[in-house]
This record gives sequence, C-alpha cells and structure tokens, in this order.
Amino acid sequence: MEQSFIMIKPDGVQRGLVGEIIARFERKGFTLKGLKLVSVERSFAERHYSDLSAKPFFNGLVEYIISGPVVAMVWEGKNVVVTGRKIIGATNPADSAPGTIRGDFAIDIGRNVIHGSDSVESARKEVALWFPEGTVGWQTSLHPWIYE
Ligand code: DAT
Ligand code: MG
Repeated sequence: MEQSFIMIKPDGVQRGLVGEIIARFERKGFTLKGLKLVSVERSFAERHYSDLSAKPFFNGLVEYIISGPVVAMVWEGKNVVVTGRKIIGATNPADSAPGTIRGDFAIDIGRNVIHGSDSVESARKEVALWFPEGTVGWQTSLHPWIYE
C-alpha cells in the first residue's frame, strides 16, 4: 500500500495544530504508520530539502524547519501521496483553497504549517530519511469499512 511522508512544521507545532492535522488524515481513512516529535539539525533539514538547494529561499526554509520541533509522520492508504497533497493545499497559502490545511491555517508561503511528499518516489526517499528505524507494521481492522 502507498505511503506518504507528512511533517507538521515548527509553526504548526507551536500553534497547537498537531491534533487538528492528525484528525484530518485519520478521518479521511488513512492509516498512521509512523509518528514522532523531533528537532532536526541543520544538515538534516538541508538533506530533506536538497532538491531546493539552489533556490533563493533555501536558507530561510532551512532556518524555519530547524526553528522548533516538527511532527514527522508516515500515512498509508490508496493514493495517499496525491490525496495528501490535496488535503494540505497549494504551496502558497494565498492560493490554497478553504478546507485545505494551508487554506484554513496559513497565510505566508514561508509559514505554511505542513509538508507532504510530492510523488511516490520522493515519499519512499523521505520515509527512509526520516524513519531509518522503520515504521510500525500494523493493519487497521477498519479496512473493509474504508475500502471496497
Ligand atoms: P511544497 O511544500 O508544497 O511541496 P516545495 O517543495 O516547492 O513546496 O517547496 C518547499 C517549501 O519551500 C514550501 O513548502 C515553502 C517553501 N517555498 C517554496 N517556494 C517558495 C517561494 N517561492 N518563496 C518562499 N518559500 C518558498
Ligand atoms: Mg515539496
């Protein structure tokens, strides 16, 4: 089953949005397979965002991610990467639809509350980077009530 790496960024943690965000993924029907509160080092944040290292906003982005603890999660389910991005909303909260996490809880692009993998391939890399210890192997008993 497909997995996505979802991270509540430091602003989301500071603003008390952890429960709200987890609830949205839970209620959708996705399954939580990994969860931890972590403060990451600069070099780790740079690795996570290595694809963006040439961007002018890269340093500010890294500073933001290391500015406080983040909640790192792995969510599993059918099409969770694409659907997770829809739940999260557009990168710039000014363009995120109401009803999405960024649309409901964010204003500035540099304080957009949450990260979600943008492809199945990057999800695989991000899950491996953030959860080298592995994720939790369990199956929800709700499966037949969520999938036909
Ligand atoms: P996303 O987080 O939606 O996958 P991304 O991978 O393109 O977006 O960029 C990672 C983060 O970098 C994004 O959540 C916020 C920041 N960012 C992206 N584009 C930016 C820009 N033009 N100015 C400032 N920050 C930006
Ligand atoms: Mg991205």
